Amino acid sequence: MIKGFVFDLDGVITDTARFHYQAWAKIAQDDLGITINPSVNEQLKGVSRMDSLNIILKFGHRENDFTQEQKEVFATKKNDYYVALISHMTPADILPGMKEFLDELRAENYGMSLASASKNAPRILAGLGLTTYFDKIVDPASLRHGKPDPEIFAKGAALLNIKPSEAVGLEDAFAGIQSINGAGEFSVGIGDPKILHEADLNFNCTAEVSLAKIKAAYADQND
Ligand code: G16
Ligand code: MG
Repeated sequence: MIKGFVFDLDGVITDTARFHYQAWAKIAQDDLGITINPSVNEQLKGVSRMDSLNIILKFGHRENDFTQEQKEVFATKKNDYYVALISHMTPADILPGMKEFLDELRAENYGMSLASASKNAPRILAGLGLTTYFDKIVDPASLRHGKPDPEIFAKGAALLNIKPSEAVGLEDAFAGIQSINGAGEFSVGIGDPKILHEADLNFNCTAEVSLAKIKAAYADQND
């Protein structure tokens, strides 16, 4: 039986990727002399701050040009700029259908936790007015491995005191679906089914996410 839901944040509840991109594009241009493009941005989704910087440096063939100390300065500068951008977020920035979906889950008393790689997740949930919906938030600083490793989604279920087999994970990134599947949870993909083909169930966009369809697909797989 489904007892709880573990959510990715960026791309599932709200679209922060555009702000990450804006902030990285500025730091890359101003401080690193690298011009990034949307295809680089795709590689940054769900990836930690320092790993994102390393991807950008590699893209610009500058991976050996800076000390760890200098890289920390760039990462902090990016974050300061990013935090300024997300400080304007409001409930209007919740992706279509997700507020209604969260309300439905709350009405049926499901546990809900957040499995985001972002250290800014609590701040973003506050801006969206969704803090009270989430019983637990996985602290990304506590993780040894990022997605696609199962650790983050496994913790998301453990924090709710439920078994992985009782948890549903929601993700928009292929690496996230791999993390959910690796944790032994039921995976729901949101986005292109060709990219998210390993998901147990897929919706093309957040507006299509349906609790009834998730329950039916979960029951099919578990009877
Ligand atoms: C998000 C974004 C990533 C970002 C990461 C860390 O992951 O998709 O692009 O690099 O968080 O964010 P921060 O610098 O705020 O700690 P997710 O897991 O919510 O998709
Ligand atoms: Mg995501």
